[in-house]
Amino acid sequence: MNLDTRLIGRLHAARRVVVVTGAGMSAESGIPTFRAAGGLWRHYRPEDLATPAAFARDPALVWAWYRGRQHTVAAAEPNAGHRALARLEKRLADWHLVTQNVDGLHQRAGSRALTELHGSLWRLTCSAGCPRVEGTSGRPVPPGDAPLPRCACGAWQRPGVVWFGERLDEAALSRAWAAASACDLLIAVGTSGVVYPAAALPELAKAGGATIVEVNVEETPLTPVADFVLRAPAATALPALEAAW
Ligand code: BV8
Repeated sequence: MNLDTRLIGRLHAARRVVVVTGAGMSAESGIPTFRAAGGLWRHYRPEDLATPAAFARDPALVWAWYRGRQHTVAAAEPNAGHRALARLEKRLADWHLVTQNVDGLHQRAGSRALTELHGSLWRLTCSAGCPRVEGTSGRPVPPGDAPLPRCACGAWQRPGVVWFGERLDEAALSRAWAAASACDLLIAVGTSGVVYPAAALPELAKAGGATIVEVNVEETPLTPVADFVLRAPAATALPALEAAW
């Protein structure tokens, strides 16, 4: 993949880099995105599943959806895009990866300087608000009607993700906000740029004078804001950026 020489110049000049990833980052690992035709929302609307009210109404339905996603993710592998980002983190001093994804593939590829804005598929929290967070050791629950997990307080445990209408973790959001405000290069990969406050990060970086690069197979609301658009899949574009850097 040939890159614009001006973009290559910006890569070499960059000192503070932020990468924001969305579901398209994991598409080539075989994990469906949310809003594409065959996406995760194909049978349901977000408000049917990814909200506290949906969980209160039908915890078994919401758990069935998340357990299905755990099985898909457990069978998936990080792709060449995840691995390129993990190698770039080791080469660049001031690097911050902010992901909207809850699948844990960035960590499995070796990324460490990472903020999970929307939580993790592999964490359990209490639906009644107890502070205890439990890991699931990354192993999906066996298929079938395994009983729903309960917190020690007796309430259902829920997936440790941020649902619509829920606040993001303050510390995570502050870290992402500060990094985007201070960066001189922001690369947005595989996100439709419709879910806030994550979708505001590229605008924030742009306002701070950063160069914005979009990696996406389709046009998004971010495209007009971007200084450079790589209209290619993440697993092609990110290794090309790494090779040119
Ligand atoms: C909150 C749960 C406030 C986890 C998700 C303005 C400001 C603040 C809030 C709002 C606002 N306007 C509206 C809101 C409310 C809402 C929102 O943004 N709604 C949208 C739909 C309009 N935001 C919220 O509710 C947030 N909370 O703001 O709280 C508050 C304040 C006070 C008191 C209480 C509350 C919470 C948002 C988090 C919601 N949770 N998921 C889970 O189940 O996963 S969001 C869901 O969408 C996913 O988590 C995902 O991360 C997110 C974004 O989707 P994308 O990652 O972009 O994926 P998508 O499928 O859309 O796009 C994929 C892209 O990849 C496409 O562009 C495609 O072309 C591209 N692609 C495909 N293949 C490839 C590729 N690109 C590259 N390579 C490929 N191979």
